[in-house]
Amino acid sequence: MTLQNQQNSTTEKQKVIFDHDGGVDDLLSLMLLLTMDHIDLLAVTITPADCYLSDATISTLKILSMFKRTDIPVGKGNLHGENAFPADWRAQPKICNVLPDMLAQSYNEKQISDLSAEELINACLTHADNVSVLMTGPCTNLVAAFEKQPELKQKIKNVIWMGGAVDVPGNVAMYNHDKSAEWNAYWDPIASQKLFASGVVVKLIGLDATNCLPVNIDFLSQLAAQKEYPISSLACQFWATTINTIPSYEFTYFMWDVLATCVLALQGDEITFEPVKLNVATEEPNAGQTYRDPDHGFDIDVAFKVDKDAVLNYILKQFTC
Ligand code: AGV
Ligand code: CA
Repeated sequence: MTLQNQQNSTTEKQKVIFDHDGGVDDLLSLMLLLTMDHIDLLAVTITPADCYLSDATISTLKILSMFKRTDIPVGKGNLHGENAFPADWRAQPKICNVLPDMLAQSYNEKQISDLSAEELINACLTHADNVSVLMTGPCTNLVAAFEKQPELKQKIKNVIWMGGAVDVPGNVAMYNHDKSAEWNAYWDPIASQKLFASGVVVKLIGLDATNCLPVNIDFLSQLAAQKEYPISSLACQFWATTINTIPSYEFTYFMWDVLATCVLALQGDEITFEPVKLNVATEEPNAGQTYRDPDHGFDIDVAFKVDKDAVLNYILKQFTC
């Protein structure tokens, strides 16, 4: 049973701050999040990592307008990690803004906050308690927020982060890297280390969990079969832009961020977490590697087991809204 069913009438909504980095699956995650009735989305902040900031901002505003959520502030991040994403990956999501439904969609620039991403995160935390932070890009904005106002960490219930690779290979294929790191953790390895050391509850959706969810034509066919729902049709088109990647592990497109988003709704045995003492390497050749460190590591909840069918069925159901 989903949390959504449990919470419909009885309890307060779960407050969420969503920080993403504008990739195609980040945008799909925003769509999925906006279908969840049990979520109170306080703000969306953007990390200029696997995207260009202007494209990601427009996509975010358009999706929010599509869901009639022009009340949610959007914070633009201006901090950059030390290991830039490849330029062609950063440009890839631009295509989303010219799909017909997105091109025809108006948006409200007034939603853009005067505050930077990390300032907006702290402004939200100042006025709320028990907040979940969903993060589907590098953790630079959040860590900058912690450094500015450490006392606000206590307002956070947990941080659900798509990042890291614990017992499986990473997806960084660079000349000065040994392939042990996942990209979000690698972009700003020092911030990744600081997040783990911060003392907040981190629920990690790393490649160990996401490897079972490559973008799959069977799933897209099921989504296409319900394309009379505009959001299913649009999601199907977004995912279609990801299937022309090189068919090797480092390049294959997975449903990374979408799985992390599902953690907010599927809180039974669909996605199971285990506590692990984890640390983050900060220098080459393994910068960004999230490795087991029983002696000096930090307590992190890592997802290993995923009920793939339950996750896919949940997404199909949500996209019939
Ligand atoms: O490592 C996964 C993260 C996710 O947050 N991102 C993409 C997702 O939004 C980086 C990434 C890894 N492989 C990629 C990525 C690929 N083949 N194309 C684009 N981005
Ligand atoms: Ca992402």
